[in-house]
Amino acid sequence: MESATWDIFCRVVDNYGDVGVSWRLARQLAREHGKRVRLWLDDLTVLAKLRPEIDPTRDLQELDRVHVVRLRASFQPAEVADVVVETFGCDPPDAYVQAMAARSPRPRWINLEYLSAEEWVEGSHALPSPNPRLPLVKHFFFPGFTPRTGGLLREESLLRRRDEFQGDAGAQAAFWRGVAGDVPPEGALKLSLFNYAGAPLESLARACLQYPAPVWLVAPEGIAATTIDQWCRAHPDLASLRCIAIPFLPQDQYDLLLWACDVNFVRGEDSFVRAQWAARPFVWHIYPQDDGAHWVKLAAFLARYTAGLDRAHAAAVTSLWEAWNRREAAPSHDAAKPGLPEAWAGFAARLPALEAHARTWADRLAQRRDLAAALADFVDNVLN
Ligand code: TRH
Repeated sequence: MESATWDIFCRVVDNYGDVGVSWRLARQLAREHGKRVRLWLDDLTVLAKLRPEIDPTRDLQELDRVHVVRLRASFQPAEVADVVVETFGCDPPDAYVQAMAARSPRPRWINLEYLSAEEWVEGSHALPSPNPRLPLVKHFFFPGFTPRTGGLLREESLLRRRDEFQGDAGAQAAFWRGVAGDVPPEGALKLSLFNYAGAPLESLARACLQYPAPVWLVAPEGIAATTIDQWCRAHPDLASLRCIAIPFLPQDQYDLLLWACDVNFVRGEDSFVRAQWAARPFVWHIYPQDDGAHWVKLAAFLARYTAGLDRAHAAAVTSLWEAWNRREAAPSHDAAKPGLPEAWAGFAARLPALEAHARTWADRLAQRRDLAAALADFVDNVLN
């Protein structure tokens, strides 16, 4: 029997994550589940940043067994797939939805939602949503951290490759030489930086001057790289601290950076999940929402993540994450909410235990089925 065809639609809102997540899912369904996958993207330049093999001028190309198709505003009707996935509520073109309704058998229709650790996700996961106009039903599929959610994206070989790399000093040295032209000195603390505007980067750099060993601040091209590069140039006599701006890395190389560093500052959704698979302490710069709803999301994840820690270590993680998500200009008037320098000092002083916790957390998440496998099973065995 010919394997099922899947169409995955993704529209770029801003940043890289929507494409980062959609590409990972498409590749995993094709490579690990043998699905025939088309990934429809309205902006190929973002995917070309993550996968330089992609030619953003081409309307149709194949990579890793995924057919990448440009999603034009003037959508040309195409054969409807057995399974249709819209990511983050991006709505497939109307002409395509009409064709879905006319298709027999009707395709299975999935809306892949954003990741959240909030309680309500479990109650919304896998719920059906009948289309008000057409004889179609869409199902919501929520990533998550608990068994009653769709789980997290995790490629089959990911954790094996991580452990091999983290256990191989030679491979790590080769990686550093490749991206930074140098190898960190023995015992140096390596921090990777990937954040949104407004993160208190300069406070962090200043606070790292107090760390009792050399510190490398490593930032792929972007907001952090520009800021630390300027800051270090303005402070040329920094004996123990190096600011290293590196190129934006291909997506699979970015995993190596997370695996090679001791603390990872990440953001959004996909790098947030990759940092957890790296089994290293990390700090999440959550995508800020005008209504402050991101603080609720941050607290929901922190409650799950720090559950296995004692009060002092949980407070150290919470304080640093909150200070990192409070904009630089907002000094903390609340004694219970230390500023960035104090929060960093408290976190850095507890790194050995936080590293062990990061490993335990990753091992626990790895007990669960990965999102691509859960989605394929849901579509093939629940909706079928
Ligand atoms: O780029 P992001 O900020 O994207 C986010 C998410 O989509 C989020 O859901 C959405 O609400 C917000 O935008 C608007 O962060 P994220 O999710 O971590 O995606 C970054 C991607 O870039 C991820 O796939 C990793 C990849 N990456 C590289 O491939 N190379 C690099 O050097 C770096 C720094 C990142």
